[in-house]
Amino acid sequence: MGSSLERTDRQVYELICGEEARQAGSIRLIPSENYVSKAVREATGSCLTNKYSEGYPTKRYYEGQQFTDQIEMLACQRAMELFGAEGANVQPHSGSEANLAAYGALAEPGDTIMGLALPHGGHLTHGWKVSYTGKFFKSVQYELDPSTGRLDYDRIEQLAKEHRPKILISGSSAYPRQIDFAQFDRIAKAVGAYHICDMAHIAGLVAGGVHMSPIPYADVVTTTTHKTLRGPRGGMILFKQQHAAAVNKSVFPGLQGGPHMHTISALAVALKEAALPSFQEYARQIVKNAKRLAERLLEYGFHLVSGGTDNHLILIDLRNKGLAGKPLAKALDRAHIECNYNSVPGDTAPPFNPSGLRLGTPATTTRGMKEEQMDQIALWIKTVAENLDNELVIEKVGRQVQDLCRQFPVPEVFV
Ligand code: DSN
Repeated sequence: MGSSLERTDRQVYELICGEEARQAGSIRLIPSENYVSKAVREATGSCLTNKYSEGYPTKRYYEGQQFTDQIEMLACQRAMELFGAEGANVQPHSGSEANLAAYGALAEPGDTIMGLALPHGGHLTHGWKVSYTGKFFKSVQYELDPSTGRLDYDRIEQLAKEHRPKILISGSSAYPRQIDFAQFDRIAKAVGAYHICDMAHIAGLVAGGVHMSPIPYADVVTTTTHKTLRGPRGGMILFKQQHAAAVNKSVFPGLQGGPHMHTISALAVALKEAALPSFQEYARQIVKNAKRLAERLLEYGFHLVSGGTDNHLILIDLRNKGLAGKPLAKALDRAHIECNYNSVPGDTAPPFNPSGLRLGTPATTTRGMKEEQMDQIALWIKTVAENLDNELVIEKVGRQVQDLCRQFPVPEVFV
């Protein structure tokens, strides 16, 4: 008989089926992507998509909030409990909006903000010039130490003392090492700045206890909800109670209208899953897998920014191999290995064909892969990198990748 979607719109149905098969049959190494549980998907696709809930629980601009109020309060409560935060706002539609709302809560347009430069692992919304965060605010960008590929807290402090930012941003999108949030807190306090942490990439590692938590050290912490945290696509802001009114007002009515209640309900489910002991084991395995993949890649002569990893991601600087990121990412995709090309520190290549490749282990770890599979994946990456123009080799790797994917199906239940 088929599903309602199939009967209503066969074209979209087939495209979604194609994507589902593609996801099942490829190794996902994009460090910002994951697979959610069936429970999270069910909540995302629920009747809550039909409901407008502008405002906050008990103070809405629409009636009929008997259940949505409870759902939003539950999501906030679970977020505060999981991360030990004093307050939570689960309404941001994305991480970028969470960041803009957080800056708007603590600074005025034209004030100075200071974040990690995009080619050094920062996010667009950490004040990069093409982002509105780099246009609405006066943006100062710090960089990694070129000799170590790591954050240089002395240099960050020097820059902060020179520019006296209103907001100092910690956090990154492509930094493979632990971030010392206590150092950022110290620097922010020394210059009278607010400290905002964007923990989007590592939220699941923080929840799982394998990365230092920024919560005790930052005024406001933003995150996406779908990366290592393994929830639906969305954003969230955690804050110290003194910033509650400013943050809430900045999200609504400052930046957004109605929250996406279907996403918020799915986030509540994901937060429940992330509080389980099995999630801590998941977070530990993500890091073990990333370290093993990094070790093998180093053995194969790949140059890794900072020389390795201690979180979920790896940034390969391909310049010593005479390769560019884009052709290698495309060849790997033909072999059913998904990753993304990325700028690396000191990159002179254009951002659309940069010199780096970014890999991560959150998704493969969700599928149950362990160190042994990381050895195999590293060998496939090496083989494809050495055979960029040899479609027979790439096809052979692709068949082996699909065999492995069949052995590790995408799970539906995480409890
Ligand atoms: N684009 C996301 C990432 O992949 O890291 C961040 O927005």
